[in-house]
Amino acid sequence: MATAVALSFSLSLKHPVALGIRIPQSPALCRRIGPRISTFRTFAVAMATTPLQVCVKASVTTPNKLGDCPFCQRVLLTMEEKHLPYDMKLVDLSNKPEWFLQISPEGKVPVAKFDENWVPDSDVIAQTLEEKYPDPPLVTPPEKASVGSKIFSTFIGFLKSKDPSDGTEQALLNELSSFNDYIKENGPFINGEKVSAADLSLAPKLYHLEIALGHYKEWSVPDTISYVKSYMKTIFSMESFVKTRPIPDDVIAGWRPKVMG
Ligand SMILES: N[C@@H](CCC(=O)N[C@@H](CS)C(=O)NCC(=O)O)C(=O)O
Repeated sequence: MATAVALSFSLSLKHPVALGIRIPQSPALCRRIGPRISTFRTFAVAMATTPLQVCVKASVTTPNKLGDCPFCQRVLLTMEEKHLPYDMKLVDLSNKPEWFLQISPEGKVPVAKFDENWVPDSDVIAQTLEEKYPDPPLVTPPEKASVGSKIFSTFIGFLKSKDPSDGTEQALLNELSSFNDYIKENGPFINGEKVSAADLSLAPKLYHLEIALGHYKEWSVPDTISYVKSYMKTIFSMESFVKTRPIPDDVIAGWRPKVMG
């Protein structure tokens, strides 16, 4: 009979991480803990994890505050949802320090450290987090992974547009409407009942959309696109989102060059 032996180490942890470790049978161990133990057993070990290091954009409006990079928020959301401890290094992107350029030669955030290597790009970081810390799983099935993925580029097109009749607003409305239909059928999240990686990528972009279009164009998602509105409301109020979101002033400041340019 398979018996799971749970060893609970009570360390002084802020964020214990449960790891399932499989070990081969040891006759001595079997004799000590009992005859009912089978060939392999899972030891659920709550153990300390050193905080992950992640470089993110610093606020341009408020000292020592997280800035407005949606790719950084995506990575932080993934760490939060996986209950991983992390240390944020805030980087002033308008005056990139030398130590940052050493670890991120392209000068982009986010970058996260895994096994002594600094890894750039939120796609790669999110994938690495999933592989290294599979529990809880946040995988979005491949056939759903690109749902809503054109919303961000159409939002930027509309935000930058100076000609109200150039079709950029309609292009955004089309993308939002098709996402609305998808969520109505398959929601409340992209992969159904539970939040997954695709939501954690899309939600920070929708947050930027809401703030930037509200500010620069006095525009908001129409009430008729109601499933998207509730999707946004739900994700924006998640504890992980509230903890990792930038302040609206930073989002507004971040988009200003694109709007003015
Ligand atoms: N594809 C990258 C995009 C990262 C990116 O564009 N980050 C911006 C901030 S939101 C950046 O670091 N910009 C600095 C620069 O280009 O100088 C990802 O997903 O991580």
